[in-house]
Amino acid sequence: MDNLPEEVQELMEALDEAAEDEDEDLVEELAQKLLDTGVDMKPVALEKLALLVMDGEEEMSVGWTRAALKFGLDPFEILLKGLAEGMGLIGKKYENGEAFVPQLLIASTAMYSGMEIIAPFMKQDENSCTKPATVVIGTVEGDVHDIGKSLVKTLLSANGFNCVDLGNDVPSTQFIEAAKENRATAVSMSTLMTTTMAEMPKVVKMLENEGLRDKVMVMVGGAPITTQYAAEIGADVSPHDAASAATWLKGAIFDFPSETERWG
Ligand code: B12
Repeated sequence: MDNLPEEVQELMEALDEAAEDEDEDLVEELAQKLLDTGVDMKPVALEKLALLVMDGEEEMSVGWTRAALKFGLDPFEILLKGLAEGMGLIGKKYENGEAFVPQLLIASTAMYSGMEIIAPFMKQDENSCTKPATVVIGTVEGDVHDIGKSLVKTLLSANGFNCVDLGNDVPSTQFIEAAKENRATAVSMSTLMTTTMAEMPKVVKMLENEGLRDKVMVMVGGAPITTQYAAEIGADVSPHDAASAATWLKGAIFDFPSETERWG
């Protein structure tokens, strides 16, 4: 970003200030001026957003998310290559001992604030799933990390799935109850901690014990979850990210019996 023309750098600084002041009109005006410079602002905005989330700059993340939309960036790109990248950056700092839990929390707030701005612009994918299907989704008991889960939910919703979001720290019994109540097609579980991974096989076992395992597909994911682990615990799959989770489910649903065949 340092090698951008001086005029662009000045406008970007002005946009930072307008965003901090939560002056939406000025943000819009400055974003337009940046567009008028002829510089391709799309990669700049993505890099900027990642850094702002990393630094937990909530108001600026909101302002730059608005600007990124003005620059013509796709909302999903803003989410996955901008905001979520910032969580990866702060994660690395945490792992290197350069950031601590409070910084992680403010980065998460900045990420979610940006997400709120793009939510209304998230259009359903043209190749959406046409079969009606409900996915029960949550982060397992003992684990409060919910950003990855929210990304999976966003991508599944954009691909035509109805998501029942149970939130984080979800007891295994709640996954089962929600699957029954909603005649679910799939259960999607996340965890980011090795200490809570063992909650996932509990849910799979409960589904088996209640005779529900054939009625729902089970997706598991989160940083410590591997394909091998998914197979070992009897889950159907562990796509490596939110976008592949949606792609996988759209494909798998074609060979899956209909809701009435499964639930009567
Ligand atoms: C942000 C964060 C927090 C925030 C969470 C805020 C929130 N609202 O989620 C807060 C501050 C609350 C937090 C707390 C803690 N954290 Co924390 N946290 C992180 C951090 C930095 C980033 C996580 C994140 O949001 N990543 C971004 C998202 C987008 O990635 P993701 O969740 O992995 O999701 C992607 C994929 O995994 C996948 N995916 C996710 N779910 C699913 C589901 C399915 C079905 C599929 C297909 C795919 C999928 O899709 C996403 C990409 O598209 C990670 C480090 C890291 N590098 O991941 C540590 C980390 C997860 N935390 C860790 C720890 C230890 C803790 C604490 C115990 C710290 C403490 N001492 O209090 C507590 C735990 C509290 C609890 N009981 O849960 C450890 C876990 C270590 C381990 N292996 O067990 C990590 C790895 C840091 C570290 N290296 O030590 N944390």
